[in-house]
Amino acid sequence: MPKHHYLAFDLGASSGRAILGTLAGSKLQLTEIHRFANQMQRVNGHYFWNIFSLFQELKKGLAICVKDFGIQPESVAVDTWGVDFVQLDANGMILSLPYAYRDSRTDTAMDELFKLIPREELYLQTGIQLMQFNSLFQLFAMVKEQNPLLAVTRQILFMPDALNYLFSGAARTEFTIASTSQMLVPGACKWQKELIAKAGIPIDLLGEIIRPGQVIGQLQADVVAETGSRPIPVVAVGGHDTASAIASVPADDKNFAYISSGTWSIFGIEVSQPIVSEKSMELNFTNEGGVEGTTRLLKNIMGMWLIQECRRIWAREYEYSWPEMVDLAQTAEPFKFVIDPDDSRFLNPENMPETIVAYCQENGQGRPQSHAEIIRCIYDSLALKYRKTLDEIRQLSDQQIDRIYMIGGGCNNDFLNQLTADACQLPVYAGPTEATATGNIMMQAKALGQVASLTEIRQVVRNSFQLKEFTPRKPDANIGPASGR
Ligand code: ADP
Ligand code: LRH
Repeated sequence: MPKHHYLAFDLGASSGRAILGTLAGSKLQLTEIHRFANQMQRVNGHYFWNIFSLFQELKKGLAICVKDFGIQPESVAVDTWGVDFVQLDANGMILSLPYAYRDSRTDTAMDELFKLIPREELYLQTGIQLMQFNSLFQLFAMVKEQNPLLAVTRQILFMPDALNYLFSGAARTEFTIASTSQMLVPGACKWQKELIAKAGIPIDLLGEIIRPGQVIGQLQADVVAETGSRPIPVVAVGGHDTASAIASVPADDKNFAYISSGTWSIFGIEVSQPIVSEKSMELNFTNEGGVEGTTRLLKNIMGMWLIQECRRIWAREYEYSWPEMVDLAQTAEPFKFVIDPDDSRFLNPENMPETIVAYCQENGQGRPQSHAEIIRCIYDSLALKYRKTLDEIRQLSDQQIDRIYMIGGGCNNDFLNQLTADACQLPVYAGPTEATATGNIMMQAKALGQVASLTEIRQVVRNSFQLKEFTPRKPDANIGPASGR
């Protein structure tokens, strides 16, 4: 049986990886080629991504694949986290490092923009969860501060588009990543031009939008020379990591919800049309573009960022592994401390554990005394938030939900998987861990003609990965108060 090889470049906020997908018939095998840490860089009090070192790591991934593994992939594709972008000048040069979305320069941008465009109008015209770091607010903040680079910017490229550009030399804007910017007509490959103009953002900075599944170009000659690869196609997949992740949900029907569990917990369902209403606005749900004409109705929940930041702070004394943190949580009393994970103070605090302790104290719960109590607090609070979000999804859609797929790095956490099953009173199926890379690879396979549809993609995923099932236990004191918070 012929084998087809595709290389996925998947960049999350906490790590990046080059994952090789080998497709033989309807079976996919993943091989991790290269993994590296990713972290925002603080410079002069502001946060940036070092796109050039990320590009370097991705090229290294390709070189390792070709030279060390001896495998020439048929194509490559990039996906990344959402909303951040680079600015290109008239010569096509990247003007500066892109700001990272947790940077504080957008702290007041939403309220400022609501003075020009009422909150309701802004939501109803875009159908996107209002979050201060959405690209629209980032660009508006640049307009407000009269950012000098804006005057010489000729094009905006979102992170995956920018990396695809560095690989291929072709500057294209892919639909799924554009859809999370808060600048598109819901469900359409169309910029919301009037709204963008009202925010003072020059519309000609935003390029024409292409659908996932198209070839953008071939690897540039310098990349070919540096990596030893042949000049293979660079493919536009679901450039937004969650779009790629959801493409690989191993479902064979529509009756499911998903939680893509990584730096963020992305909880939602797949719908055929955006749901943009007074209710979805009140509940602040997003309608992001998916692959193959789908829409992802979902909520961004603060997710493992809370744990990552505790680990980073505690690493000054001791660097926990993830399983150690999960083990520790289980030694603490359940539901003694609960936070709202999405409280804005948790977006980018200097010291996450101290911020969590202060929250608990302010809310009359006392002070968590140990690392175990803080970690337990995070997992309990996420599980409760998941239950609340499920209730909200049910208010927005009558689509039947009879199970939850937990995908991404966080799905390795059996403890939280069980808490989620208990809190939501639904079976949870965990896997695949590298869901985003899987979706990326399978869209490359579709672009190159090896699979024909999303249904087929999901068949391959079901055929290729062992899922772990978590059955909900009967409601009792273990799963916290009866109503969500
Ligand atoms: P992203 O791509 O958004 O940066 P990932 O999908 O790689 O994130 O998920 C990383 C997160 O998954 C970690 O922050 C950690 O909380 C969780 N995780 C990974 N492996 C494990 C494990 N073995 N046990 C518990 N949690 C884990
Ligand atoms: C998750 C994610 C999420 C949001 C956030 C900024 O990695 O893409 O969907 O867009 O990053």
